Amino acid sequence: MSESAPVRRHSWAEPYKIKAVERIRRTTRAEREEALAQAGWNTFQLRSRDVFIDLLTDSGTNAMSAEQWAGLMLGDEAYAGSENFFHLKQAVQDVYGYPFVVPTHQGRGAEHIISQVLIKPGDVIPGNMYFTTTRLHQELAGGRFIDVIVDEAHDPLDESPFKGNVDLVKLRRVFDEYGADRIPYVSLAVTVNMAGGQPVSVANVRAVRALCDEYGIKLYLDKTRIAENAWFVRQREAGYQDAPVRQIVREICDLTDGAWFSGKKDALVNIGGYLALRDPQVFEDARNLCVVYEGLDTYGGLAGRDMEAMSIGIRESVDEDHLQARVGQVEYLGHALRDGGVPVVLPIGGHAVFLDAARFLPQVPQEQFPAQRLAGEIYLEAGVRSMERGIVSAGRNAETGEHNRPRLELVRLTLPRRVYTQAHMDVVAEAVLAVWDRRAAVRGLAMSFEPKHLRFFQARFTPLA
Ligand code: P70
Repeated sequence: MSESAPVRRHSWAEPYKIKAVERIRRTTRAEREEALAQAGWNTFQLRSRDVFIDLLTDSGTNAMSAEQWAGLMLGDEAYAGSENFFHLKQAVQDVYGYPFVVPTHQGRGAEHIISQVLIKPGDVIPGNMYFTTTRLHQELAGGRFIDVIVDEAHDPLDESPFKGNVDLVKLRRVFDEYGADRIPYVSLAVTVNMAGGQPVSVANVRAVRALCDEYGIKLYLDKTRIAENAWFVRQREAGYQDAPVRQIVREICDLTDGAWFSGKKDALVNIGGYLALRDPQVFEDARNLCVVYEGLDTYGGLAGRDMEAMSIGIRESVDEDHLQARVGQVEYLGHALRDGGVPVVLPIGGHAVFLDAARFLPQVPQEQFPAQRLAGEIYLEAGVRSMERGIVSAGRNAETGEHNRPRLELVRLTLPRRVYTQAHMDVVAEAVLAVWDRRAAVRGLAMSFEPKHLRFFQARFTPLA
């Protein structure tokens, strides 16, 4: 043994090695200019072959494990009663504790069904910040979303540890104004995507539950990124330092009446989702609508193999070594940008680094779509694809037709799970820093085409200069 002090390692590494690789292509600046013009300056409209590092989303872009790939071969492709459905149901019961499961092709399929089952025209649904598809399905069912997230969530510089929390004063005010008759449920998300991937504390979920009980109102959970939320709870919430992530996940779920889930995030698959329910009547109604919109209620628009991969991924999602590497990689990129002076949403979120386009491009007014322009510039710089999360994403007010004007005007650099390396993160940071250096010369965009629903996916823009 050496006489010197023992080496204390504080670093960590990804708890996996790479078995298969996929070639990605570098492009020239001229090629990217052509591609972006073709795409109408909308990164959703780019071809993936023209992208070098794809940080558009963490949704369905994850690398599956060897176990998941092996699981695909166990696909029981029966129209009815597939064995894989029962594996999925078992995984949901084991990890989250909900007795009933309705599979859907992805998260929004579940949002559609739960909204149709629970919401009647004229209802209001309070929630901790809107999410695009969630709110749209609530509106299509005749409801109106009311934001009750804490004020800190709207401030990119506020470093509070739980910026996803519900403001209980705001929630009580909505309860008092509309009453249980017009509030079918509270729509609680963990983590909060549009706030920057910010977590909710267990104490807050418990307080929301208590308030719901006081008024006789249900609590439903968007648990799409619950494992990442639980990881933050373990890091930041008093009393949870030694609690296993799995226990925290379960504790949150136990406080709710049901949940919808996009398996394309936490659960490490390329497609899939479901509703998880406790109320037998809500389950009956949901599985009946499932056969109308998704497929028989033992496959819900998925192949048997997809359900198998998702059931394995659910169990992998709560592995703490995985979560440390996953959230750690997001932090690595976030800190590289912050240290370079780039305005980012703090604290760094669970699934993405969010650039504050309002401070990045203060010369571009919000109605000239600064975040949309910034996403385009980052693509031009190095072939890195990101996503606008600002005024374009916020859409128009369903009643007045005016632009919704979110206080956050952000670009999201979203990390697929288990896909990219630290070297990729360095390239991304360099690209953003290069745009930061030439930011003063960047102008805005004009919208040249606007679709009716979820306009950010298909809108087109032209540069103002
Ligand atoms: C993203 C994806 C999906 C999502 C989510 C939360 C908290 C439900 C869903 C829907 C995909 C996306 C969706 C809309 C706009 C841009 C991108 N989020 N709840 O990239 O699930 O996609 O499976 O239908 O984040 O954040 P699904």
